[in-house]
Amino acid sequence: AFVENLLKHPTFLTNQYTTKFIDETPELFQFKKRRDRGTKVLTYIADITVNGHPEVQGRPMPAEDLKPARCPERRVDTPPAGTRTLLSEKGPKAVADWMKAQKQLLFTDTTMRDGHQSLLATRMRSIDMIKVAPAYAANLPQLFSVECWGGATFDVAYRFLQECPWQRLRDIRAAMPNILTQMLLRASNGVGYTNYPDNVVQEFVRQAAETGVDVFRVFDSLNWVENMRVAMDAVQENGKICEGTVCYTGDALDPARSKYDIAYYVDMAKQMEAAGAHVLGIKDMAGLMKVPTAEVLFPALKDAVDIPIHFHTHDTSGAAIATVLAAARAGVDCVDAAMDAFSGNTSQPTLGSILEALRFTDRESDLDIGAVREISNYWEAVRGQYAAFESGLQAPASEVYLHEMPGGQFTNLKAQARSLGLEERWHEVAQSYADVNMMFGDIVKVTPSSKVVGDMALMMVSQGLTRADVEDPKTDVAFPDSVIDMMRGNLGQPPGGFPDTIVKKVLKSEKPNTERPGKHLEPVDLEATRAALVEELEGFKVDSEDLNGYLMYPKVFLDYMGRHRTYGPVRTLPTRTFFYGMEPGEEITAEIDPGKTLEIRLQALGETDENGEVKVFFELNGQPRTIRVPNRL
Ligand code: BTN
Ligand code: 3PY
Ligand code: ZN
Repeated sequence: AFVENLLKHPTFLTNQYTTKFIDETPELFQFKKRRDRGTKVLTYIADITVNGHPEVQGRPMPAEDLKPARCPERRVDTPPAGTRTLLSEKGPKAVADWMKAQKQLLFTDTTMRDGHQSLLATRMRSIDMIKVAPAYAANLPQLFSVECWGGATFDVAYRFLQECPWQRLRDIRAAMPNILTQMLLRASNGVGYTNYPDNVVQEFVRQAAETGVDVFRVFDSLNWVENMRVAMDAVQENGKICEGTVCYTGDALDPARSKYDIAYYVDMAKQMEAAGAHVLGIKDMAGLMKVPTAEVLFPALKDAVDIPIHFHTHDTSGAAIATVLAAARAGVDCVDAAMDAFSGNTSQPTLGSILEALRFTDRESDLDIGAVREISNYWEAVRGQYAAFESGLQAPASEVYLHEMPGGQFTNLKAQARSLGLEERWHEVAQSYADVNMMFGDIVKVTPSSKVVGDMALMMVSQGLTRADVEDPKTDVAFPDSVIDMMRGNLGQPPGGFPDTIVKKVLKSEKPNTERPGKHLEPVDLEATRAALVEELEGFKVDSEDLNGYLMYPKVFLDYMGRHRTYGPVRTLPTRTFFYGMEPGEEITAEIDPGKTLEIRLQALGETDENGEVKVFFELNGQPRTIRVPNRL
């Protein structure tokens, strides 16, 4: 069915080749190639200049006086040995042992993944990351890792940024060879929202490891260990670092919610160790962990397992730094933080401030605070370019302890509420989100389970339904598809299962599946899928990265390929140009291949002609070029 769908897809039918083939097989297109890609990129610029980019329409603009983002000087020419060097030379266990032997607190910088996922709706473009990666390699080789892949970034790269996520990973890896790269993997849900067949998950992990991921933070959206094993085993088989991760929810000290008490987390931690995790991840995706809990939980975890512990939280409440410092005092080995300019609010706590707080203590870090500030200054200028994607969140909010929304979901759900005309009723949405959680049996809320709770909450607020209305056997409720899917057991089982009341109400007489979803999914015939793609592409090569992109997101991938055919390597454009086009007289450059640069000058815009088209006059590497685009405004 997979292949059939693919072959019927209209984008696919018009698509004659894979772009990588074109990009990597220049001899086939000796004369035309350069002109072709240049023309494509000019077409994109012309279109955006004339019609605007739909994603930024009506949104705040970058400041007029925004300084260009300048990459800091590298303090050494050759990147010093770092954690990646250790992994390459001695393997994952040696890295874990090294972590445990450190007195200093270790850090993961999340700016390139969770930072912008939580603050800018995941819209940061690869070029802004790749430019600064060499400065990380040279100036911050003491970092434990750089989180730069996975979570929502995969989908958003293809869908909204017109970029190949694999290429991003490859380029960051090449520019930063000495520091571990880290990704967030939703276990059997891959980097998607649904449970994939086991062999698709295995193949995805294999490819991610090959292209450049070193540390895999693997979690399940219901904390169901059964559903994590396929992904965890695959990471270990590929010789990479498996961070088996437990999601933190509620309040482990709350006697009224004893389901997720200290003993629960201790048991989960032991299961992670037994499943072969090299590192234990504690993922507080909503930023709910308070200081008194950290003071009890982390010592208990340190006692329970021998592997190092890596703590992730969000600063939505404004109290995350306190919790991180409590975790550090309790002996946590590594914590996540974002560069100052990408920290705070729904993002991670502030790296520079944590470093300062640890100074002159026994957990003082070897990271150079000056180097951190310089890199943060770079990120500050980068962030300014994405003004259109800022959430407008003005202050920390203790309301997070009510709704428990993950940092990465918060701004998204708010935007969804806005589009449904519910922005004014945001606090009702927050309350409803909390009610839905309890109605579902108090579950872990993180992608994809958090999306299910959010869908249900929005539905209830927009239809004026309370929890009692929904649970009333006499009311007829049209549940969102995602809710039906979860109650069928397609995301797995939460501790204790879903409550009978809600399962019966949603599924009526249908019996849910309580076994591991992957157990019932047929393996995908990877080579047949690839062969069908190759055939459809007239014998051209479909590499395994493309195949994996397609397996995760068939439609998103094919749409991306269709646009790529028209617009070419637009990932190489400056971010300002990508979202806002160019001004007459402006000049930019785009490096479409290493050392191969397009110099682009926009000369003038013509009038709209009788066909509704506009001529846009460029100079491309000194040669005049005219591009015609429809005026759609
Ligand atoms: C871009 O325009 O963002 C990237 C140019 C090359 C990307 C193509 S698209 C499919 C294929 N898979 C890759 O890893 N790269 C190419
Ligand atoms: C994701 O899965 O994208 C997350 O960030 C979960 O916290
Ligand atoms: Zn997070």
